[in-house]
Amino acid sequence: MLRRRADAARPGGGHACPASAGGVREAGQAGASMRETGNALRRRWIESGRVSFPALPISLQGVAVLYVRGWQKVQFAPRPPPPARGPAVTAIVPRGHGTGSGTNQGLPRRSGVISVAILGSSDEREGRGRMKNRVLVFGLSTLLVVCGACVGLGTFVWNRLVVDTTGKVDFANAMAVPTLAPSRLDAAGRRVFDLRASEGRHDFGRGSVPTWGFNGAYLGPTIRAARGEQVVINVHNELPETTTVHWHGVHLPATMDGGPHRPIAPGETWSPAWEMDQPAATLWYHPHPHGETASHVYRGLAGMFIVDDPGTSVAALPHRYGVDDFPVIVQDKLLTDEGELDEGRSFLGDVGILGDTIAVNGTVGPYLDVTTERVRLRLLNGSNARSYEFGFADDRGFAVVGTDGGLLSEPFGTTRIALSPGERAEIVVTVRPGERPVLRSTPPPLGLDPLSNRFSGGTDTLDILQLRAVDRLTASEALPTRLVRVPRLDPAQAAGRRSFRLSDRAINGQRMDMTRVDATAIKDTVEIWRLTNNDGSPHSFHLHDVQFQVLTEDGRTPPPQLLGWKDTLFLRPNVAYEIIVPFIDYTDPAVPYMFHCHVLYHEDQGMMGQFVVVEPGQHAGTPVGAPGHRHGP
Ligand SMILES: [Cu+2]
Repeated sequence: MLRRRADAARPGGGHACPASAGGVREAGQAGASMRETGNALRRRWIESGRVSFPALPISLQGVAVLYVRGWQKVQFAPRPPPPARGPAVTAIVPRGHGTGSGTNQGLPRRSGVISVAILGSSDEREGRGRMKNRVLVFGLSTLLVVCGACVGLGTFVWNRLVVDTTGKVDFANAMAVPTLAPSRLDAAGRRVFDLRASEGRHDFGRGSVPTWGFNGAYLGPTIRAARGEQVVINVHNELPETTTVHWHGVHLPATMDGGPHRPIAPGETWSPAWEMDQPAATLWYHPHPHGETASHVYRGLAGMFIVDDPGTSVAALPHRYGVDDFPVIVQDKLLTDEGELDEGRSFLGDVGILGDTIAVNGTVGPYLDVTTERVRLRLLNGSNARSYEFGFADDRGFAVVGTDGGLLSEPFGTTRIALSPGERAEIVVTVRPGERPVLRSTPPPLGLDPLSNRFSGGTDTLDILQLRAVDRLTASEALPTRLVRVPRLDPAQAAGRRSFRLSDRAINGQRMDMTRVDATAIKDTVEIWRLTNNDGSPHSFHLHDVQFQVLTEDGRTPPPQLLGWKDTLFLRPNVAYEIIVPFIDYTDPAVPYMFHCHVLYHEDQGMMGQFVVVEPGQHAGTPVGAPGHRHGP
């Protein structure tokens, strides 16, 4: 790698030194006669005054130059002139042929050229030439060791970035099933729930550690309400920090949405109320405080929200909660050596927290006893950043019956279903007596370049949950061939089009500003939104308040899992997605809804915008951005 370059500007220079062909190693291997020639060449090289390392990366050139310059200082430090045994040679350090000055002696650093000076008699010069040779050999050896260490470390880190827990999870713990949140009817006939956010302690496998939860130490109860019901949810904050609670996927007034405009201070109770008015669906709830969502969700604040609707629930599907119908909230956790939640971002990663420990409903190493022929799993990716591609270790098929906003028009059979952060899918799995299939996530199809893919969990394989079928299974109804009617929205009816580019922690080049309204939609209209991921990082686009439909993915009809109602959509890089969005009701010019990336680190960094829904002829107001400001009840 080392290559020497003669200084064409000096007498005797102008061509490459012959020693360069074999480098220092060759000189060291020469015979006695060759050694004399080699010494002469080295002396000539030294007298040429320069050595360069153009083949090395610039950083290593810097190391090499520093190393040799250090040696120079030792060897050529000013000293008293030697006894007059031979012709004195004055030390000369060339100046002025580079860009630097002062202590750099005019050395052009990028070329790795150094200057040397010659002192002493001919014997001394030869002695110093040998010394220099040894030092160079030593220096090069050191560099090689350093380079080797760097390559080794890089390889180690590269390989460590792959998480593969295949066959390594013991599945020794019964999967927790979140309780159904108790409710009561108030005097007005409204269904009232109570949520209390507080600190607690939870065990992720290495002893109990501090966590947050709703009505418990970690996660929260499942809220279940029916279409047409008036609901009230009292959210009491017993945490030491201000938080919010957002109802992800719920269609409701902006003042009840629980975004960053509705903080709940410690000790405060917030009581949003609305009428449930949407199809049966698997939704969820989680905090949404300005710039703090990632940590609050990661500590444990999340829960499932199931909507029932006589018109769109299908009785033939497994539907007995905790019997043949289970929430499966999947989260990855990064644990410290002490087993505590590590809130640090992943090494060199761009997506925030990526963990290697999987918790399902908070249970690490979970198994689920299955007592019926068919079981319905309501999969929720409640992770901060990780995407999954769920399937079974034995590649068995299963039916996807629902996605974010409700059931599909018909089940579709598959062996894999990918979910990005915030997305849900309801699947129905058929088991045989006594078998133990394992739900596993294989590398998700993120569509990223190899480097980003590896740093974003795109090469990871994770064992999630073991199903344990009992020996005598209760018969289940046959899977229906038709589920619900999902009317397709007509793009010809669109009142307008918008385009949103997600890139560099911003949307359309702008980061979240709580006082800026980015889009104003008119009530009773539909719009077509074009969404693109322009920076090659994984982004999961979430829209508050409304459920949308995906019109096209890369110009084509989307796959079956994107043909139902959606509120969260993974955006592969440089692929255009067109969605059609209905703005039906709940106008409020002053209080915005959010749209944002559901990779929570990205969201907190500002990859978020705001929209309002207004009456025809109405204009957006200016939202108040101060976190202390209160909107609504
Ligand atoms: Cu993102």
